[in-house]
Amino acid sequence: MIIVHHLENSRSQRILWMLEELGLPYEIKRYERNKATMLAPPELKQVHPLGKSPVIEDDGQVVAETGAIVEYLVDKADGRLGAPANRTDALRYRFWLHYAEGSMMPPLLLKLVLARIPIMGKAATKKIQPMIDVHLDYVESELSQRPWFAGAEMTAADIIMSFPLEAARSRGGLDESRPATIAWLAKVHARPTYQSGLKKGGPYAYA
Ligand SMILES: N[C@@H](CCC(=O)N[C@@H](CS)C(=O)NCC(=O)O)C(=O)O
Repeated sequence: MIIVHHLENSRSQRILWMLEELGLPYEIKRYERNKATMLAPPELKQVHPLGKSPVIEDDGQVVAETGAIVEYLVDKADGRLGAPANRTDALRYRFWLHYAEGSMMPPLLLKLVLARIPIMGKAATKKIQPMIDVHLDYVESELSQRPWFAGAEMTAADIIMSFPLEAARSRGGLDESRPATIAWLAKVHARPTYQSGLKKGGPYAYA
């Protein structure tokens, strides 16, 4: 049985969505953030030295890092939600899988951290917004051309992209001026599997 170490209001929500999509049995161990620092509790360090979420355990293996977990689950499900057969779609699939955490999350996180710094913080976030806008414009132009990130079918690329786009919607300037992205988010949130993951995961501020 897969155990998901799930931190409230966090990136690990998408792992629950993925497991619901795949119909794989799993168990959730929930963790609350420290109310003052918003950091994960120290117990998570007993699961993996980085103490971050998501982390999963399966068959005696501990797997951290969303992209690695997603690939692990695609393998376990015999390729379901994985790279499409078409080469162009497969390249796109790989691109988004790396892009979500590698390129899009860093400026969003920077904005969040800067916004919390008193006095100077708010002004500094203004310098970050144009960097986020480059990503939002790119995502919008891609989603205007096809229904899902890799192509005609939903894949794990959509699952990993859900968190940066939810975060952008809540604090990164994503609004109705980018209609293809907003429509994509609505389509994701309407999926029964997304909703069942949400119910099982507990508090999540971004859906
Ligand atoms: N790139 C990593 C990031 C992991 C990460 O930073 N997770 C956050 C949750 S959104 C976390 O655990 N934060 C609490 C902390 O740093 O103490 C991944 O995608 O797994």
